[in-house]
Amino acid sequence: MPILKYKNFPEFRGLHLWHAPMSSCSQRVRIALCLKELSWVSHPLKLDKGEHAKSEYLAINPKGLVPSLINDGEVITESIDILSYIEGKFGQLGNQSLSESVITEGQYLLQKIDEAQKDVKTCSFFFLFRVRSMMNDNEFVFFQNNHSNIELVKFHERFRTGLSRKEVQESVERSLLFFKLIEAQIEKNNGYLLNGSFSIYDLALVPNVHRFSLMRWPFEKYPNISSWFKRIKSKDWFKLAILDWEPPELIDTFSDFVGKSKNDNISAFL
Ligand SMILES: N[C@@H](CCC(=O)N[C@@H](CS)C(=O)NCC(=O)O)C(=O)O
Repeated sequence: MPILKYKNFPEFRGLHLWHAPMSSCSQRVRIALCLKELSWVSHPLKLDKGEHAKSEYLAINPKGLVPSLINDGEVITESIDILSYIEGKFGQLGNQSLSESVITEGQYLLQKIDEAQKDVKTCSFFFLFRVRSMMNDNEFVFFQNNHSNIELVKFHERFRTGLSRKEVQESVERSLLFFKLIEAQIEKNNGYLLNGSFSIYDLALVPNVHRFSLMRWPFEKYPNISSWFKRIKSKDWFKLAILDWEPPELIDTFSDFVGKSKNDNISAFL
């Protein structure tokens, strides 16, 4: 559902992004905006305060998820679709023109990256976000009563009572298959997902690898992903679109937590 045809917000001229600093899907779009050197108006939402259940935001994105982009009144949702939209409007997000068959392969990878979001979420909440502040009881009641996305509300209900080890285990196992696929793909394609150079497909993958490295996924066992990520981390846009938005004290808290919880760290599930 890339462009919400039935919605228009003429009051928002130019580019406006509703996003959250730590959200992996928001990171994806910030990278694209940064790569194209576009100026945009930032509308940050505090997900840990349930701000995405406010009616003003649900009017923009009925699924109540971030990110949402508005360009000259036109609403675009779904991070992967936003990347394609930005590429269509503002030019290629990468170094190369790709042949039809490579694009077909790329679409398959984008679908895998999109599907992996569910597991990025479960693992992030279990292995990292458990230690950060959550919605307080009043905020949570507001969220339950107002958010239109029942699946998301149910996820937060499970999170508050503790995600089951079974749910986490299943997410870790799917993530394992996902990273095996990505490792093989980068190996086959000389250092990038397709054709040996950076493209929209690599861009879409960056937040997944970054997030799982915060969880200390054993990327040392994935030499191709590791060297790909080393190159990615050296780019200015990685700092501008990802690191500069991450509160350093929160990253320290995550790091302490991941280091301490032996039974609950990701390697215990592998
Ligand atoms: N498929 C959507 C997924 C969007 C999504 O799940 N966003 C997350 C942040 S990465 C969110 O809004 N979460 C709200 C919450 O956890 O309460 C996309 O790629 O944009």
